[in-house]
Amino acid sequence: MRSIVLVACLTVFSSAVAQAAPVEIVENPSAASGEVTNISIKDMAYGPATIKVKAGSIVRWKNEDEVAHNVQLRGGPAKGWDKAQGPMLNKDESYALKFNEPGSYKYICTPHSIAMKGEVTVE
Ligand SMILES: [Cu+2]
Repeated sequence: MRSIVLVACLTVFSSAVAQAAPVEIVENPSAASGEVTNISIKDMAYGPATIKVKAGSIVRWKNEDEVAHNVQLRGGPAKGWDKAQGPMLNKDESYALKFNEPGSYKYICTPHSIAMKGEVTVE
């Protein structure tokens, strides 16, 4: 039963992949519509640091710290993506990504990688 579901998912999934990249930058994060999950960046941490979303949905980060932070995807379906390292965000700036491909997207803040880690699981 499980393998039947898996095959069905893969079939749907491979037809979607033909058009869409695994992950893409949302051009106007503050105006993003559709299914959006918000993550705050505060006190040197992503909140929540771990989330689960459906394929095709948008995740939006907003920096609420005085210190600049970013989002840099590492590994998973984003491996090798040339835009994996997001721009530094000043206070009140946002950044949003649309996750098209299921998988585990681990990320860090580039300058604070030891303290700041997160993960987006796309189902
Ligand atoms: Cu940071």
